[in-house]
Amino acid sequence: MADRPDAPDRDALLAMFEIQSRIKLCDERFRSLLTSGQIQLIYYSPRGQECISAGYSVHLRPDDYVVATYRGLHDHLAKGVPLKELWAEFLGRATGTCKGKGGPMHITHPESGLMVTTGIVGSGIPIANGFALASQLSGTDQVTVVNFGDGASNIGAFHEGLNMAGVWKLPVIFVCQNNLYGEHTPMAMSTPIERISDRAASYGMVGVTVDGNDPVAMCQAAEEAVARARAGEGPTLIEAVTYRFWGHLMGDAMEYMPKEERQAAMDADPVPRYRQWLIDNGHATDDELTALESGIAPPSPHSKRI
Ligand SMILES: Cc1ncc(C[n+]2csc(CCOP(=O)(O)OP(=O)(O)O)c2C)c(N)n1
Ligand SMILES: [Mg+2]
Repeated sequence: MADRPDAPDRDALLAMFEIQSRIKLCDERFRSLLTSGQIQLIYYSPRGQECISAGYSVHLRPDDYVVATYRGLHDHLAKGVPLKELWAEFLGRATGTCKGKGGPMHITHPESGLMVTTGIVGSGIPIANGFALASQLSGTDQVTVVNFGDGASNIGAFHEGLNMAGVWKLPVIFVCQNNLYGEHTPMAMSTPIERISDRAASYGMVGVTVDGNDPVAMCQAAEEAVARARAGEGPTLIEAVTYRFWGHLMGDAMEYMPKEERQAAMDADPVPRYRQWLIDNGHATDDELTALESGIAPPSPHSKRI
């Protein structure tokens, strides 16, 4: 793939790679421990969607806010929730981010700006408006990013939340991670329009659709949205089109996902594809990327320190 003259600087390119690699490795470790029966928890893999969180997070400061969903491991890691505490919370340990009382669907770590993770579809949107309103009233230039799925864009809270954010010009970025399915339902069976970003027009905000498997495109869309929010010019809806490799949750038989469709998505795995692009275009050497990858080591669930 050709180089992109408009790509962000090398630091940002490598930061995105590092984040994507951490998510991929952590997800792989979780899935292997689950399938071998060493741990038991409900797990919604974000594998395939990691470019989205890598792309927006490089524009965020530690004091910016992020709201995530149950399919949130990528968003948690990208916002900098410490790996050990995150891992411990997933496993229900007292050393977890919420002392093990919240579990994987309720990761909260205000110290790193990961404010809320919810299992109720769409419910993060009005909560994000609350964070954004607090920043607006306090006169800070903090921004709030709220992540949700394509299915959530059919929930009342999405429409009420975007309307209010549009009226009050809240510094919030609505990131719809459109992975083409809501639970077992393909998007076309639940949503009568093709582009979820078109919904932004009803609420007086900018709406864009980006390739959510392209970290550079995601990074650029997020840069504009973050600048708009920080300047007090209101919210943005970013629809990032992507694919979830492992169905709705671990154990899903995935019969409703055409085999060829899933295979094609996995063949175009955005993480190794981006790795190759960085090398081909001289942004990093294979050795440099290998060194970055080997610096990422998810802890063992059997470690006494967790
Ligand atoms: C209000 C509400 N309705 C239904 C559910 C059951 N449910 C859990 S996940 C899900 C699908 C949501 O799909 P989407 O928003 O596209 O997110 P994805 O899982 O694809 O990331 C549904 C219907 C729920 N948790 N909350
Ligand atoms: Mg979905």
